[in-house]
Amino acid sequence: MARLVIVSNRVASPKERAAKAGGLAVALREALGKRGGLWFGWSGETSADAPAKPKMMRSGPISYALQTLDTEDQRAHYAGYANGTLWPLCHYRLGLFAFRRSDWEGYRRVNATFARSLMPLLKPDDVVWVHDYHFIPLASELRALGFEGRIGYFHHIPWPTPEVFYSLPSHAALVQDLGQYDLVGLQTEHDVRALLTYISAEARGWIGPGGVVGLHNRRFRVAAYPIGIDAEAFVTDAKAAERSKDRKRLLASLAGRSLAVGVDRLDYSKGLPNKFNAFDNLLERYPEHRSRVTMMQIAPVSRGEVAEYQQLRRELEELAGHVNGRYAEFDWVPLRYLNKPFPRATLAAIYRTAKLGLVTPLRDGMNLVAKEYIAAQDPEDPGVLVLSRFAGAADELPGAVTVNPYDIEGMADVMNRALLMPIEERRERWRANMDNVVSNTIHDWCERFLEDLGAREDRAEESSGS
Ligand code: ADQ
Repeated sequence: MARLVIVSNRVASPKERAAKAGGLAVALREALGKRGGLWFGWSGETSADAPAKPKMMRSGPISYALQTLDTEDQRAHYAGYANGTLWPLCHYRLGLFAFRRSDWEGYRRVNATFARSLMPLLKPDDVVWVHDYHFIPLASELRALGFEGRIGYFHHIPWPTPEVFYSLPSHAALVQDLGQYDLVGLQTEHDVRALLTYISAEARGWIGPGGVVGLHNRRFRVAAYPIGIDAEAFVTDAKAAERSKDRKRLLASLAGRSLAVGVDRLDYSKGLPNKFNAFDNLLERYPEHRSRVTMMQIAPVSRGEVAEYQQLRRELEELAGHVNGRYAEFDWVPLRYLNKPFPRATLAAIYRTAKLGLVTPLRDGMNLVAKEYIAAQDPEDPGVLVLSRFAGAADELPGAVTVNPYDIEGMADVMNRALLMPIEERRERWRANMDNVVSNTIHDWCERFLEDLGAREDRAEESSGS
């Protein structure tokens, strides 16, 4: 079996325990452990005279290589092009989207730096798996340095439809970069259609059966690989949570009230103000839920250095204060708003206790919280998942009650309905969701992508059909 090399912006530290590292980090570590491999990424450090070589570490069969970046390059790459340009663009937020040529150049420089730092560590038959929008040009840079082995790319966030994608001045170059991969994985069939439509209409590529694409004398494949979770671990944690201290504390604090829970990074794609407003609207229009339902929103701060995220944080603090000021009683705080991260076991206890799981992003590649919430439910008395139609997970979870997060009153109506839903319907819906969660875990996702990447025989210079 060929050695696996994983590239991602942040690398989960070898010391991080499974319960703390996310499901993705655990699955990637497992894949590396099986084949032996190298995990390459940013060290999290910057300096004015960053060394050209990465810091090396080893833990069992896995090597880690962590590259430090030039301070200004890292800013242009991360806060600039990756999170100021690509993130809003891919989440359909043109109002928040900004393009600066210097950021685009910095993004390319960082990808070139990473390629130069990685190249000496690569063996010709390594399989390289690149993760996410920070690294779209990495394959181009590696090819320019002479690497001819297999390279796959997985895009964790949505791929925008052509009309939105055209707003990006560098759209043609970015898709040309994608063509240097052998396999491009997206979250949903919708994303695949969006990219293929662009490739055939704008880039004059050809599309063959099974998502094989011919573009600029290259042949590669584009396909959907919907990401999953470690379902077994969540089920185990949630069962154990029945008797945990966290669960007892939570139940005592609720004093018999129903819980509705949201767990999202503090990000404008997650639709948090709309969710707060919908809860406010529920309490306004359905007063029977006052003092009977508590909403808990867990939202750890993310990208706190970016202005749009600071603004969102202020907005949410104001909204939470508004809801609580309006409806709180001396023994009931309607909205509990927390900015800190929790271990998986605590999250599992909270999910299991919650009658409603509120996953209402304005746009999301997949959304793993939706799947975690399902896995953590008690099959005999499951809660209801309220899910945005704009999350990739909506394609996968047919038992969810879907909402349009732009429709505040509509969301409030659905929350009301979900709170009153009879047990038979809750069980039926949960079963339909759970079937999907267990049949497509993070391990299946990882295996499927790597199998397809390994099976690519048609990578060679494309000679016909264009
Ligand atoms: P994210 O935007 O980060 O991921 P999501 O899929 O919901 O979104 O994953 C978040 C993860 O962080 C979940 O596993 C969740 O449990 C965890 N988490 C959130 N809040 C936490 C807290 N307070 N404490 C501990 N853990 C917390 C991107 C894309 C998604 C895509 C994933 C994976 O934006 O659409 O599903 O990658 O591909």
